[in-house]
Amino acid sequence: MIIDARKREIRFKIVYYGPAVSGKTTNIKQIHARYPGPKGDLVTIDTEGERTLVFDFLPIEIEIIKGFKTRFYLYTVPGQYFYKATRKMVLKGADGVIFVVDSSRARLRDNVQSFKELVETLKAYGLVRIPIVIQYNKRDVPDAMPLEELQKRLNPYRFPAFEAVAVQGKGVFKTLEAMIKLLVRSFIKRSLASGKRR
Ligand SMILES: Nc1nc2c(ncn2[C@@H]2O[C@H](COP(=O)(O)OP(=O)(O)OP(=O)(O)O)[C@@H](O)[C@H]2O)c(=O)[nH]1
Ligand SMILES: [Mg+2]
Repeated sequence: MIIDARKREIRFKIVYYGPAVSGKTTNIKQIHARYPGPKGDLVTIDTEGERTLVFDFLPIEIEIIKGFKTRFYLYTVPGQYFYKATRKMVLKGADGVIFVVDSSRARLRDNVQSFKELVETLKAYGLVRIPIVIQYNKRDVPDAMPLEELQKRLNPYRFPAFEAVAVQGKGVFKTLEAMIKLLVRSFIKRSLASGKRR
């Protein structure tokens, strides 16, 4: 989180993380297309296979805290296994992570592997306490795992979790709103705590 006193702006960085083709870019594209308020340009770098190579970001102004504008920057990482270094770089300075799961049973191992990698990187950055929200995407695929089983396998700590069909825009805003609430709540808590110390 960055507080820019000159611009009277608070900036949060939210990273959409998860295995390849789970729907991270789709989430951001849906938000960009449907969000009615002020928003920045979507910056995407696609390779031939239509996969994100580097990252996309999207600044959205949402609400005001104490006379400051609050801006949320949304990033996605490339999920393909060999882009690990890029994923690590994009996670730097993240305020919150939305982990996008592919509900397909065939992708269970990739989901588990990706979540493990996420936890390792957050630990390496000392970001163990940042909010994490899980999105079970692709609920429409024929081999989608039951929710309870996904929760057991991928969410033992019971982070807030939401179902989604991102291509249809379902669950996309619900997931983002949950993250924003967590970020704003923890920001206010921290501000109050530091106010008391003074
Ligand atoms: N059936 C189904 N397809 C989806 C859903 N969400 C996304 N897709 C499709 O899955 C494919 C991959 O989506 P992306 O959003 O590009 O996936 P990604 O997670 O950004 O992938 P990487 O950038 O490679 O890590 C696209 O063809 C999407 O249209 C969904 O809820 N259901
Ligand atoms: Mg992508």
